[in-house]
Amino acid sequence: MKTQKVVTLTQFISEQQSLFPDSSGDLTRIFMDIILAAKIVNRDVRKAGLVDILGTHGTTNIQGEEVKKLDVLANEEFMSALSLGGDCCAILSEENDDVVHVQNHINNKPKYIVAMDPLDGSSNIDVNASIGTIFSIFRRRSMAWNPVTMEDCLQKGINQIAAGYIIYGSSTMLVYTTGQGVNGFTLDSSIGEFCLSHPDIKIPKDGKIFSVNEGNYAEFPKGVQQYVDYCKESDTATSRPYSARYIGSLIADFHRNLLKGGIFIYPPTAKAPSGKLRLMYECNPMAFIMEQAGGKASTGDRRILEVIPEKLHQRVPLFIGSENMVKLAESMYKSGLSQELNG
Ligand code: FDP
Repeated sequence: MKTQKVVTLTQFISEQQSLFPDSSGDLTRIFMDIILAAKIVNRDVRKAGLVDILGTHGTTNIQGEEVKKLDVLANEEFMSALSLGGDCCAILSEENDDVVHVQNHINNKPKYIVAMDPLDGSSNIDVNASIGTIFSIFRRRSMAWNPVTMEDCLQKGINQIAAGYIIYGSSTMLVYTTGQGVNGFTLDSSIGEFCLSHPDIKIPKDGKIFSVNEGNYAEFPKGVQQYVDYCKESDTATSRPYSARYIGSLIADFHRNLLKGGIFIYPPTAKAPSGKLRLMYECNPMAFIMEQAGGKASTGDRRILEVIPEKLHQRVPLFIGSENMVKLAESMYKSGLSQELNG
């Protein structure tokens, strides 16, 4: 019987590190901490209906959103793995108002900062739909022995060293990039390892899926309304109408579109003029992955990765997915804006 060659995420990362003989191994160890926390959160998600971790925590986060128990738990797991690992100097989490400085006893010159959304798509927790974790890693600018500054934390997305997400779906997957393409690993729970299942992921240039919360249609800018109408029109040459797919969990919607081709839009709305999604730990990491997979990510008028962050929990509109779909949505959005300006 032929045995199938299994490449684990740990082996894959170690191999990548060996390509850079001068590397300190800090980034690899941060990945190991993330993998450990992901396995723990995965275990908790899988028994969510059995133990008392469903429902709300009774507090709200800095964005005024209701915090779910699993949000708190996932945040604690990632914070604890990264802090105990000792290879990053600061963590920016959706669940913490401010940057958490890591007191370091292990690595006395940690140079990496981690931004993360420990549990994205929380409104799906109680209904058994896919949720996930998003992370972004970048290098501090100031010298390692000085306290981490706000400039260290508020860097453009193009400065990311690595980004990834874990999707807790029908199976659990970790997808990441370090700027050398995108690879996906599925958790084989029988051996407790993430195994390479989706090497070198590339998104099709065109897709047939559009993902947007159409409930907000009346509040969308004109150009976004026009693009949504376009997606729903019949046209055999372009295989329209496209399919509408929106779970309301960024990672799940993103992951499907990444594998099949499509566009995800969270536009500005009348109620939320900057959109809903956060730049540092949602849009930037997803944009890095999307570009590495051959797709495109935009605020509607500029590349996500070039937005200069002003605040830790800043929101930006997001148009992300297959290159040609994002280009068209962007151009309709822009011409809609100029139509609105000119009355
Ligand atoms: P959630 O509020 O459930 O955490 O970032 C938050 C997010 O989910 C994304 O995962 C998701 O794409 C979006 O909000 C859904 O927002 P709407 O409910 O407004 O569509």
